[in-house]
Amino acid sequence: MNTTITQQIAERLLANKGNPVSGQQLAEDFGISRTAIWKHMKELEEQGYELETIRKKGYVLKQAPDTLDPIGISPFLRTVRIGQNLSYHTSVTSTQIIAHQLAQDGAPDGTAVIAEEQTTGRGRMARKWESAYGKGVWMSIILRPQIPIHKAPQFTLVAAVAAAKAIEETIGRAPSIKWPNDILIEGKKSTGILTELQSDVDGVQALIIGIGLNANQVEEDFQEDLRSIATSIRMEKGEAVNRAALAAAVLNHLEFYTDLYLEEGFSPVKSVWESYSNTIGNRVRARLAKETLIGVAESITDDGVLKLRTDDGVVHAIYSADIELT
Ligand code: BT5
Repeated sequence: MNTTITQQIAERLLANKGNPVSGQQLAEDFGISRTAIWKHMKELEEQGYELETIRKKGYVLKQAPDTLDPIGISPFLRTVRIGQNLSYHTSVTSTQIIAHQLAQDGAPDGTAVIAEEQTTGRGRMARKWESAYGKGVWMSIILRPQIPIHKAPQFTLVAAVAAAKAIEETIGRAPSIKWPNDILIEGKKSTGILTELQSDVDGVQALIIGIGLNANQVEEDFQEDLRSIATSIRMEKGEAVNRAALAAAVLNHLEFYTDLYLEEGFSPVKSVWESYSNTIGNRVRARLAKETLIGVAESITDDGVLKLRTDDGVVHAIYSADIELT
């Protein structure tokens, strides 16, 4: 990430949160005057940082703003590619739309689009994704793996594993993944994933992986029709979380599992995915575009396709559906 001096100062303050950081030291380290340092501090305050100045000791960070901009995210980001090029917005129609445009314009592998709010967040099959301001992590990541088109759905599972790991670290217990794209905590949806792609005759040009993760909603924040089916990290953890840390955790894990996939193929990712799955081995109802099938979800193929055995013994290969445990 191309960090400005203001961002680097923010990182120093965050690393020393609660303890003073000497203005003199900062001035020396950055090779600028103390007045210039003071101006950077004013800029941080305008961005919502709460600072205290202690005479002879320096600046103390009391509170960092809860935003998903590069200043908020970079202290937590440990990636080489994913999220290093970060396109941050306060309000967008959908991060998917912006990411598609950026991908078309040649944005590099790992570019992430992140927003505080989406006015027309979308799910699969033109469904809506509720994306209230400042409450969640709404982001789309552009990946450019060299894979044939039929392997693209595997990346929904790669992303699901990354999000599940980040959630597990944050709340201290494992969520479950409902094939193909829902991450549930105690049976309620905390996260949805939407994988779209741009392709040509040579294969995949770009995958646009949308991840919507409910972070700091309380029950009343959700529209009424979602209250019985949706949950947030805050509701499950019992306290608000730092969304920037959560977003960075997802990006960190996404890079790890993408690399694992690129180096060793789908199989090791699939094993981790299966360890979180609540679908495999269970009886499910699968709503497809034209029919509904009931049977046992037997396995996931190496292409990420669900094998469902109906009671007549026929095994169906399902590429996309809504699954309900029966
Ligand atoms: C999904 O679709 O679960 C994919 C959601 C992807 C959202 C991300 S956010 C960043 C990026 N930009 C976008 O515009 N989209 C992506 P699907 O499986 O079709 O589930 C949609 C259904 O989930 C809706 O019909 C609702 O029932 C439910 N839903 C909507 N908003 C929700 C929320 N915030 N939390 C939990 N459930 C929700």
